[in-house]
Amino acid sequence: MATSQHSVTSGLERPGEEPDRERLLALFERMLLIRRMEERLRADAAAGNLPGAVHLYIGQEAIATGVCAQLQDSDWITSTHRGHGHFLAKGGDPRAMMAEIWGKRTGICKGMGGSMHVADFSKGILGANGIVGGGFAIATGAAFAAKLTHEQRVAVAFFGDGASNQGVFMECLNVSSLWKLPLVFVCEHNQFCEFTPSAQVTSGEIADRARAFKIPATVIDGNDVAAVWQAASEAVARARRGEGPSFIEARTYRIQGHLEAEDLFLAGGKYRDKQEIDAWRLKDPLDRTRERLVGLGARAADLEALDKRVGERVEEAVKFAQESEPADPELAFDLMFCGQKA
Ligand SMILES: Cc1ncc(C[n+]2csc(CCOP(=O)(O)OP(=O)(O)O)c2C)c(N)n1
Repeated sequence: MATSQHSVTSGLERPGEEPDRERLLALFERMLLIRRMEERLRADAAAGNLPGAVHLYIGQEAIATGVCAQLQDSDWITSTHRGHGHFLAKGGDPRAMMAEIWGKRTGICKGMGGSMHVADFSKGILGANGIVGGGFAIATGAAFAAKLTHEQRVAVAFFGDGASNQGVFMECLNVSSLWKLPLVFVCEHNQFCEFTPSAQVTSGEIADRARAFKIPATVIDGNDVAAVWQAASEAVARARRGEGPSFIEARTYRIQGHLEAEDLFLAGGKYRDKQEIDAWRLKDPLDRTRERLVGLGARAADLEALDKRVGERVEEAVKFAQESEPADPELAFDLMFCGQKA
């Protein structure tokens, strides 16, 4: 079984400042949006309403939210097959994302990509990616472009602990450190690689792989949005100062299955205990942020009202998706090449 123990060590030189109440409230709202979107997708996947597979981000919301809150629209991110949270955290439009996942022509990629390919270049979202580890080199290339053009732009590569075993990870650690690229590696260590506990396929500490390339690395509690926001603050600032890449390993837990309907794949087998999932539910990043906000003087009723407003936004996105026209098969061979417009 996967271990839920983790050590928290420092590596970046200065932790960023703590988020104040106003900032924490904004982080909470973004996490709520991701959670409520994912819950609605879970229900629609179960009802058979979605044309493709979905990999949900429930339990990991603090990571995308805390990191992207340190970025501008002109900064870039690359994402994974579990990419809805990254898209929303970086400012992607919930309606266009929902329509994309429903396979509608109003989707952010005209319904041609689906869940694993949500992208919006205008927001610096270079794309979710069905290829595990597929984002490393894209983010490294973006950071290289920023360096060549002397622009103060930063690229962030989000990836899982499973992806850290891909060879391209080492190539990108090497070249980004050598060339001092404005890049932040964010490893979301959620304890699993599909149906295998990561301890069975990953040796040593992932953060040590970055340290071997002289990249400052830190291991943080990925369910603590303030900790993520602080670590990202320093990593992004370091990149903007031209001092090169940083590495953040955010420890978390994948609450949902690897993908919705994973039971069909497992055919009765199982790879983790319910008690383990329940133990991690007690560390829910949203509950923790809500408690913290109340401790800072926020009224529970106001937070509930916020949740309700977010829920309405989600329902509005679903309605938009449902009422949109299906994707146009005639476009299948369009949009394949850079600059080609439908
Ligand atoms: C190159 C490649 N190999 C294998 C797969 C099959 N696959 C899809 S998701 C996944 C697990 C990825 O684990 P991790 O990177 O930890 O991300 P998580 O699912 O935990 O978010 C695998 C092996 C793939 N999509 N691409």
